[in-house]
Amino acid sequence: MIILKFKNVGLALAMVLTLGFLAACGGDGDASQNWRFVTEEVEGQVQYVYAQEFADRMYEKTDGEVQIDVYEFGGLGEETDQVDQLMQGTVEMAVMSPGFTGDMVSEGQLFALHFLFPDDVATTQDILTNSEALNTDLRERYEEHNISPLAYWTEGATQWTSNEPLTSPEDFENFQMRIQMSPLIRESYEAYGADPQDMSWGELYTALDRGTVDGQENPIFFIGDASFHEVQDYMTISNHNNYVAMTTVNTEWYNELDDDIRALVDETTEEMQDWIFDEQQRQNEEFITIIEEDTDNATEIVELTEEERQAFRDIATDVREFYRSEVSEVGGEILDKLEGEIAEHE
Ligand code: 6CS
Repeated sequence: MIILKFKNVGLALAMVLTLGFLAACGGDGDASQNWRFVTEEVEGQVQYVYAQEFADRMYEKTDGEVQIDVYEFGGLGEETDQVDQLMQGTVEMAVMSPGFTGDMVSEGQLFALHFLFPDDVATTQDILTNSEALNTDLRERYEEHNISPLAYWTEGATQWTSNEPLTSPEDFENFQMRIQMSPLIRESYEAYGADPQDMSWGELYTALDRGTVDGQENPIFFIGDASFHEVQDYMTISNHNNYVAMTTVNTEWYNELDDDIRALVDETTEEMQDWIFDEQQRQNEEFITIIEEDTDNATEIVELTEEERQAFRDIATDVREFYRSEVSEVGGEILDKLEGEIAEHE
């Protein structure tokens, strides 16, 4: 141990403070900042490549001062663990699905409502990017839990997989549907007559394979990349919803960032909206072909007619009333505003 003797107490104090500062910066005088960015997907998948691209841009813009370590699903835990980590500030950034915050931020469950957003995915992305209901009102609700959603974006339209055709609500009678942990996702499927079971996607392949659950919903790229189609006979192109992801940060940490760094985070988040739209489109197109051509694991792809979709839409529209009356009054106001914004786009 090195013992230094200082006659000048002021100088000693200055030394201690400087050493403390250097230690906080990595102990080598390098003022770089290391952030952790968790995602719910694995390398190559949409959320992961988003975080990676975000990290590269921040590194470049700050000449290496900001270094972001990207974690794939499972690297630091499962989806709900990651929500806790972000709230506690043990990670600074996360791509998060609102479905995993349903028990906590009840208003965020509005993304569970089927047939709410337009069928056109590009229009949906535009609404997600510009909606005041989401980017101001809903953001405030999340910030009460120390989570700031800086952006909402689509990973593509969601589709169903199953071992029996799913072309009418009656086909969901007693169907064991895997869902994310959100009371409103549960309500949406119970409205069709299904028996929903929540679980992490990490357990889903095995659950489908063993018949613990009968089916699930996800965008096409995820169905193909996670190989769910291998253990399912049908993929129904229902386009009943859009898979929405949120770019989130720990609120306290974000508010305490230097203004110039925070401005770069905001700028990068904004730039990423178009980038990720193209990426999800590319992956969804790529995987529909992969699933079609996988003759070893043949999956029948069934596209619902407009009439068939309407039967689901009629039931799903009533679930909006459940959201307004049972989920939250504030949520109802946010939903009203969002519906107005959607109507303007249409
Ligand atoms: O089904 C799920 O839970 C997963 N689906 C996607 C598209 N991303 C991550 C999420 O956990």
